[in-house]
Amino acid sequence: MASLERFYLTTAIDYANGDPHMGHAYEKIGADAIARYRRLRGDDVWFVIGMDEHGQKVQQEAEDQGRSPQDWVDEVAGKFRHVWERLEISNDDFIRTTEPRHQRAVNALIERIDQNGDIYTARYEGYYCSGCEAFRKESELVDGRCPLHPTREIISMEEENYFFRLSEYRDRLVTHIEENPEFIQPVSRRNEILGLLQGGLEDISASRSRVSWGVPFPGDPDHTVYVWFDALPNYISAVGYPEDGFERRWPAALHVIGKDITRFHCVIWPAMLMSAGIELPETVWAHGFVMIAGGKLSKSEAKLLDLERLIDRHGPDAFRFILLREAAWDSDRDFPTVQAFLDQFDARYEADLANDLGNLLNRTVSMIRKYRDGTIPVAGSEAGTDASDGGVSTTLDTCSREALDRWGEAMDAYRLHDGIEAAMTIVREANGYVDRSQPWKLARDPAATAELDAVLGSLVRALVRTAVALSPFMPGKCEEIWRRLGGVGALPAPARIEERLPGQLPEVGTGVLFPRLES
Ligand code: ME8
Repeated sequence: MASLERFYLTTAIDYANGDPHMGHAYEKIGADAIARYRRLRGDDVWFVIGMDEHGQKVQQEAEDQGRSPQDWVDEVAGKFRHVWERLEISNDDFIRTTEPRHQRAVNALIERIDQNGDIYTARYEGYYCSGCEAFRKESELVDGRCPLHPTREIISMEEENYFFRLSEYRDRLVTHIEENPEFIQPVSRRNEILGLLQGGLEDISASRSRVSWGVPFPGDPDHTVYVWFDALPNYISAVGYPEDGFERRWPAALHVIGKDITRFHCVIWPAMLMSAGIELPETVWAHGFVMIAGGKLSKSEAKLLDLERLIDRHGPDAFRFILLREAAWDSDRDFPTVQAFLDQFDARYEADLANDLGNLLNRTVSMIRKYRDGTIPVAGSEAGTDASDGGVSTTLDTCSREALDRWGEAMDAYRLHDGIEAAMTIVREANGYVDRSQPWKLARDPAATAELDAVLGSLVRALVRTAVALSPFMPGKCEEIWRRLGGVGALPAPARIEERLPGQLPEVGTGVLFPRLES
């Protein structure tokens, strides 16, 4: 794991050829949850996202729209930024590959790779998928089409290009991956890349001579830099490469990307860095896809699942939570139809948020107002023994502390889905605990004052732990829970919860945290 002090985190930069969709949002939300978790732990986090604005696909889309490429990418970048703001993505920077700072870095990097003797000219003859922006071998095509972009025409091309000696790096890459098990995660992706490397590596074009929308190739303005050779260096250009001091952030602790672009991030990018003598990132995490009927989200599905409308449905926090709750961070999540997605989206909201979490907060706050006039009992955290389970688990406090530990372990290992599940365990246990301990009965029994104090105190502690644990996923709502419990200032770091517990509910209560769906 990365050191406590520095945590530089990136996501893929999105192609500026259309509107942001749920797949883009899934990735940014997941990475944002990691960034927020790390900040909560006290790390010095630097979180960068951005746009991939050059290349054949973007140029073609701008042409189809009758727009100049720059004008078009400016508009698209504006739409992405708007949606990331709505979703409270807490990025520290937003890099665009059309920015001068980026183009300087690309030039410097290619010049270094060239000085190292790894660039030469040759003729490329083969296929190209503009969807992937990737050179393809005949053997990779299915029925003459790219398996990832079956609706796009595959391009048969012949170009005089600058090549990068990728093949030279095969052995060093294998050694690095084998010696650093954390380099490619999850392990299924690591195995895929090792398998690919077993088959050997071919050199790859680093320039295009027939695509004008790109960074001019250093020393030869008749070529532009191949879009992946332009895009990948965003991770260093965003932190100031080639200026001295870029190592203040670099190497990245984590590149978050989707599983379709592992070859670029786990083979080509590290080989480019090796050639230029730059340190490799610590971890590349390749998440799975949110899919409809086995596909990656077609344009029409993305339209039906319009991001703005989905965010409006239950608000940005619920959207973030539901997406990461439903789609485990290490695998694909396939919904049979758009309607099935929407039904599950609503069902998850209703069950986890409106019912379980909303209800727990509501009943806890109402009981403390009713039975204790708003003062939160500080009563013994080990009281309130739960006898109904035969004494196996002792108290809600023990249980919620253990769940918080499991949450921390999961979050450290980027297992976001396990982190959410650990937090929701606290919620379920706490609701069960209310049902079993029946505080409304204790309130009628003068001999049960201490017991009622213990129950109410441990419920508040459980709720604070839940709010801390869910805050990377639902920053706004968790702040709100904290406030409604009388918390002062920002939510506490996990290690500081006990010393920052609130003592008094605010004077006035406010409405429902997660309003139920209208029928
Ligand atoms: O690949 N579910 O851009 P992009 C989950 N510009 N993730 C998805 C997804 C889905 N349905 N659809 C896309 C690119 N993604 C390049 C990256 S990085 C130097 C250059 C993910 O706009 C996808 O896997 O096609 C990728 O990580 C990101 O969204 C951007 O995809």
